[in-house]
Amino acid sequence: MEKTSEINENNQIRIGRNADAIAKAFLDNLYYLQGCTLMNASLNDLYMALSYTVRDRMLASWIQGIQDIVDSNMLEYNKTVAYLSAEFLPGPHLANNLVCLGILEETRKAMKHLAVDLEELMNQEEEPGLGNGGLGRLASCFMDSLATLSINAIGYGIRYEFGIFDQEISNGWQVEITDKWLRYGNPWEIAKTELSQEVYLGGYTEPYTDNNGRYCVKWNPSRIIKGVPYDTPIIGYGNGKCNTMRLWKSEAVVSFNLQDFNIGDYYAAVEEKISSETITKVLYPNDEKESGKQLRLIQQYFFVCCSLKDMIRLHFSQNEEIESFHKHFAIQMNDTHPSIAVAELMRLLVDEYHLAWEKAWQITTGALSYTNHTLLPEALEKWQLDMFKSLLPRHLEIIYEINFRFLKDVEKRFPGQTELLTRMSIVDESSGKYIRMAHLACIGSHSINGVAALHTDLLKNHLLHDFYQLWPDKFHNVTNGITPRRWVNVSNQELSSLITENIGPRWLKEFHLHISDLERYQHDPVFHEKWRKVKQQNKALLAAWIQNKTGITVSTASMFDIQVKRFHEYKRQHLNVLHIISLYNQLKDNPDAAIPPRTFMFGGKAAPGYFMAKLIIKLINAVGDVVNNDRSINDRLKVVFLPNFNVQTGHIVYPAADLSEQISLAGKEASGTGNMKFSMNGALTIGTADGANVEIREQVGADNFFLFGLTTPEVFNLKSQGYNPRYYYETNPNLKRIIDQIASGWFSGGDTGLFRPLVDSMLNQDEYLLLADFQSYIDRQHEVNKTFLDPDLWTTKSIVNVARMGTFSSDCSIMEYAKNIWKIRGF
Ligand code: F58
Repeated sequence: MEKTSEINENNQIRIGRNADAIAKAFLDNLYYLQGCTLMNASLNDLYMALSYTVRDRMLASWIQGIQDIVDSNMLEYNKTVAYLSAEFLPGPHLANNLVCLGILEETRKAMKHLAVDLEELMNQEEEPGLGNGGLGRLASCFMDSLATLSINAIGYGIRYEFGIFDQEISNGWQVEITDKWLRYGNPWEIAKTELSQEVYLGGYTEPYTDNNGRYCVKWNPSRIIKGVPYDTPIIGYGNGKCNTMRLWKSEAVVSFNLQDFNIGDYYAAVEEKISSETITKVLYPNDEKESGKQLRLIQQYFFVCCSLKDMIRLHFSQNEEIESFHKHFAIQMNDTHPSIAVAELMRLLVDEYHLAWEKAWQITTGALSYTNHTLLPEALEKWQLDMFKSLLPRHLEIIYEINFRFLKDVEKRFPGQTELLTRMSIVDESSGKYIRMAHLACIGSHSINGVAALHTDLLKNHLLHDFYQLWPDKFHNVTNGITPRRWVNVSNQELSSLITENIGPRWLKEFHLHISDLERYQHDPVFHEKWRKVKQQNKALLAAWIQNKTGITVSTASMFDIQVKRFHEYKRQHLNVLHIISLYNQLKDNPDAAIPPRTFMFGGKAAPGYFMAKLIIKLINAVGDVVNNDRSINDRLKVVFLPNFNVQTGHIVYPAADLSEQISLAGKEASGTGNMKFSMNGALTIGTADGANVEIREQVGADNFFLFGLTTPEVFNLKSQGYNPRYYYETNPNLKRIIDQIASGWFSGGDTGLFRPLVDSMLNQDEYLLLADFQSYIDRQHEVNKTFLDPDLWTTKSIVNVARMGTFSSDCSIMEYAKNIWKIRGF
């Protein structure tokens, strides 16, 4: 028998990295895996064959990556990170893997030699849309950085059969289409059927006394489901480290329930199979009320249970002691979605491994940590107690015990404060009974972190203030980051080459240490010329994409002003619309106004059940219809809705932006990460003092950031005084005119009813203070215009923005987690 290394050396066709070996392997895979030749291959066949070729070149590192985890269990204090996340948005794998493996150029050559268009193959990939937005994408940026920093890690999640819906725009409205991302096969994943786990649901619990006379509890479930792991390699940049994203798919324990089958109830048996498979069928868009969604709780428990059992299996593969579990696994809970892990790990340790409660609690809290991603109180997850009990009866008992002990501690620290106990309890009894998952997460973790400095402060002082008072040392801030590999190198190859030409390639691996070298070119006219040329090329690519998708022609000489993110009222896409109408009116009134041409672009999905968000999309398209077709303004303004915004379209959008819109109401956006993607690609930002905008501005300098709007304390103040939006409407004629136009049907063919709900909401509640921030926004936009008319000044600011983005690399965020939260050796 040959040893593995010998197989590798001899078997060049599987691992060779030159163009010749890649071309041969590609043809081989095309023939033996896709069953065709170059002559009759479809585009998908070519994409699959190339992806297998690339995956082959990752396998040695990938297998080693799993071995590293097993080996590390033997070393004291060397930890594996388990990133528990109900969502991942990895984006297309092919291009990123080619870049990280360092075989992009050789692959290009190989494909050229075979007359295959590599770009076309890359575009063929259907991205796994296994997330809603920022939270899922953050998980994937973190996976990239974990591998690049050579940290052992597994990203655990759910293999949804249908990810986030595809968005089409029809008559200005969003239409949702099912995302069938797996329909043509997924070459990146490998099912590890033999590592399947069983998950119990429902039923009842039963106390019993074991042989040692100890009180124990047995859970008799009413349903058992199987979780099958599907592994995807996540490769580091240029370091040969390969981690795993392990996503669980639900299946029936046996494919047909034989008992039912034997007594002739064939359909009941099939039914069982179908209902088990339903669990991981579809990703929930973030709309309906959390409390009612039974299937979502099942999804959460399902993936958490499988993942914890998998970690324990890995732990035992080299270590016999369950007692040392927390020394080998650092488990990060990405929001509260996996927070049932607190109760599940306790259940496993107490019921299955028979540890004493106190020991089990020490291990659980030692292993777990929790990241919060929202400041909106209504977005905090809670589950109806009766529903919870019927699905997870044993977990409810465990939660009661956790809560009992916790409240006893609180009472000891703050005696006689009954209101405090009510506020902090895991069980919310204010109206109906609910389990508060954020409280469970806080209590069961050794660390609680926010995702930007302002966000963490607001957690400490408002949302989680009671917990902060109790445990000030548990709180950390780790400001989010993004990976410069995908968000600059893969998606903006022209800029990437220009940067490397001037400061060398080290910025890709250690962005935070080297990108600032760019600053010395901020006034260099030759460099300016090249910088602008790159931006123009990127704008031309986006313009072509827009023409193709929407039929709208946009000028690359205009300012590309872009807002892409999920649609939500707090993100205030409609404030942006008010500004568009303001400029439109100005141009109509005075065609000679010194306003540079602008193309306003919006992209993002609205939750299918979120009426207001969908109406804002309609408003954007309605305003676009009027503005784009008004000859009198001579194409000086254009409004474009970019359909189906996702990671793939992000690759085209961020590099082409001149201006980034980050205009949420201060105190509402936890961090934002799109703000970083834009800035890292040379866009200037107009934004509020919200989320990570605050830190971005600190870094790039106040002169290089267009700040507007109320600060968080001002927002609190204004609201506490009794905010009256009508005051702004009545006293600002420009604003009044705009709102009246919308109300009177200017943009809806005379229909005064269509946008009424939006107008009413702005005039009567205006929860997100659009009217209060309007004038400040308009004034700053005026300054944006003036600056844009001075290309040298604009270019300098653009260069400085990129050069000062060092700390927003997700490598920095991961280094902080590693050092302060996971306590990984060497950080
Ligand atoms: C986002 N949250 C925050 N949630 O809004 C954003 O400020 C932050 O930058 C980002 O997390 C990363 O920290 C977010 O994307 C979701 O999509 C939830 C998914 C599950 C349903 C509820 C929304």
